[in-house]
Amino acid sequence: MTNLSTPTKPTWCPGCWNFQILAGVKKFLENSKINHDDWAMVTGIGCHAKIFDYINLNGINSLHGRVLPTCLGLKVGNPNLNVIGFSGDGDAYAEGMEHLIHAARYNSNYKYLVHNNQVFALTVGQPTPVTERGFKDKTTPLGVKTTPLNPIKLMLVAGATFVARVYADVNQIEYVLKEAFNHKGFAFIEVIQPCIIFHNDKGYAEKTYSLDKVKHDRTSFEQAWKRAQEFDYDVIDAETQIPLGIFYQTSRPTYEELQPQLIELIKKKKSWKDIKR
Ligand SMILES: Cc1ncc(C[n+]2csc(CCOP(=O)(O)OP(=O)(O)O)c2C)c(N)n1
Ligand code: SF4
Ligand SMILES: [Mg+2]
Repeated sequence: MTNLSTPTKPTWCPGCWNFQILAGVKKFLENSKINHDDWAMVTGIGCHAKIFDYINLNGINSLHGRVLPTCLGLKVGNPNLNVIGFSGDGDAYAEGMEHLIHAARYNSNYKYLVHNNQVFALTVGQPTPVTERGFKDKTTPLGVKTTPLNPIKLMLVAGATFVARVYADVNQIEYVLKEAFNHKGFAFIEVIQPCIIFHNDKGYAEKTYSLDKVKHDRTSFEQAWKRAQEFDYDVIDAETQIPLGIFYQTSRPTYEELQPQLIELIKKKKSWKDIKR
């Protein structure tokens, strides 16, 4: 196994919760039995995307909002690669929104982790589609008026076969990645990640509870839908409860399995470049 660390010094703000995500991903990769050469990572653009520089894996630091088609391209080129994509909430739910819906629909066998800090952090804290009403910044001095998007509900209706939300905590990240890589198909994982500079939602942590503790049945779409409605990403108050864990998991043929040529590559453990054309 290769050393996953890189010589690059992180430039995240001291105390940024992205450090927890980085530690969780590295812990998962270090404990995985798969050779690190068989992994590839893809990132968008933003604070989240700096993770690309801090993990010694092959991959593509792609364009803002284009993580998902890049992941799909890697899987089509080499279906045997273990691919993981990282986006910010702006990346996933604004610039990349159209890809997200089709990624859920296609069900290609890669995993997708969204660092949701409810702002465009790298460009100094503008609101995204998941920012709560009333949030003010220089671009929106009178406060956000529109209701936020609920990405968990969106993924459920778009047909995602694995839908999860965790907090930016090293053990939660490791746990959910293990579950996601045991799942065959697209895995949507949202991480609630406070941005200590522009959206310090540390208070959310006290509002969370684990779906495992309430005997949630992840195979039930009805139960998942009900739990997804409990937190709507708007202003939190004394009543707010934020469920964490795996909302929904189901089985459907993957994009790769629907393409006979790709099935052959998977069986022979080969990639497109090995095919004579
Ligand atoms: C197509 C395009 N639009 C806008 C930008 C400018 N831009 C760079 S990073 C960024 C914000 C990223 O926000 P998010 O995806 O939430 O990631 P975070 O920084 O919060 O981790 C923006 C708008 C860009 N690079 N490309
Ligand atoms: S601006 Fe926010 S998300 Fe970006 S590094 Fe600083 S704390 Fe982290
Ligand atoms: Mg963000």
